[in-house]
Amino acid sequence: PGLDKRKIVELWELDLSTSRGILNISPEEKRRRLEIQARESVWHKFVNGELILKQGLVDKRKGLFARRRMLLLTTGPRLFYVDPVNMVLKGEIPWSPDLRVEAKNFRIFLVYTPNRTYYLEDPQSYALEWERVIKEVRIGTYGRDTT
Ligand code: 4IP
Repeated sequence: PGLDKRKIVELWELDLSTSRGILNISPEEKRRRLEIQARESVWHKFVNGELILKQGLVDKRKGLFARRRMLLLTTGPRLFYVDPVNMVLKGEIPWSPDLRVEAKNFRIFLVYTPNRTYYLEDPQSYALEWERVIKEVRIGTYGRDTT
């Protein structure tokens, strides 16, 4: 009571921009969020039924040009990117124990994979959040580095 549906969705979306407290949720909370996501999120159809841990628009640079994409980090873990204008899934940054992330500043962060380095720029300056949450997911999935 007190919070209408719109408010709840707004709070949930704010939470998604920073991923605050979303990584260690109970199975019950996960189910509840998946239900809301399936009902309310236009990105749900791209993520293979997984829970979105963080989402945000980023400019993904390849060659001379950058393309604006909705980046979706899910529980897989997976990192999908969607063309937000045409609403088409364009690809996925492949996860592996070798994936690394590094924020260069508030806007630019790099995701290193064995075959490619992804140059990403967050126009909203959430690059440090992306770095933090991708690191957390990596450690949560594959454990801490021993090297
Ligand atoms: C494209 O450049 C886009 O950046 C593509 O990104 C990218 O594919 C292409 O690289 C690149 O050539 P133009 O749009 O200027 O042609 P997106 O798929 O997000 O649209 P990925 O997905 O791999 O970054 P190639 O080398 O993958 O074709």
